[in-house]
Amino acid sequence: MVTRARVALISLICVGVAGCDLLTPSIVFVRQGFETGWEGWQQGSDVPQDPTTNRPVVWAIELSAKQYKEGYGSARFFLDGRQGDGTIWLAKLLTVPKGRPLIVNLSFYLWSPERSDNMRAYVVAYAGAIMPVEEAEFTHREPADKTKGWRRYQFTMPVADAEGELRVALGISVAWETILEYFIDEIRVEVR
Ligand SMILES: [Ca+2]
Repeated sequence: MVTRARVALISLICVGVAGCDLLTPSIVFVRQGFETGWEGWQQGSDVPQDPTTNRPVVWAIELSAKQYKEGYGSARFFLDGRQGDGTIWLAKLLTVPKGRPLIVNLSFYLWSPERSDNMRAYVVAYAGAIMPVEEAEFTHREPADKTKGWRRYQFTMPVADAEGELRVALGISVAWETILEYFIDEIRVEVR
């Protein structure tokens, strides 16, 4: 009980302190480079209707060799954002200990076709006990066009208790009425 209490205490302290992750050993470590398939990553979307077709706007998440940060493949994210709204993502279920708070460190590389001061899209992230279904659940976000080419994004997300099943997700979200194409590679998830 002493050990468990200590881990819980360190986790609570770590919520607001960058860098103290090193005090707690990683309990889950996942890498995804999109060289051999999806490896359990599932696609999700929350997109508007296209008024010209009365169907959801066109989007796709697919394995691609067009761009890659490492290896020879990545995940291509395509989203018709011309309705000014929409979020698409990849999510993975991770088995984690029950009954204690978690710190989820998620990092990945995003390839953007341009550096832009206009807000075209956000990079978004999520960690929680249930699978995300709505754009509003992606409360962690950063502008997607900070750099032309590859740029690393990192999110630290505390989760109170995932009750043994943690869902981690990442993707892109429309911020401007335009067609979006990005690539994501070298995802790393560490849970402490
Ligand atoms: Ca790769």
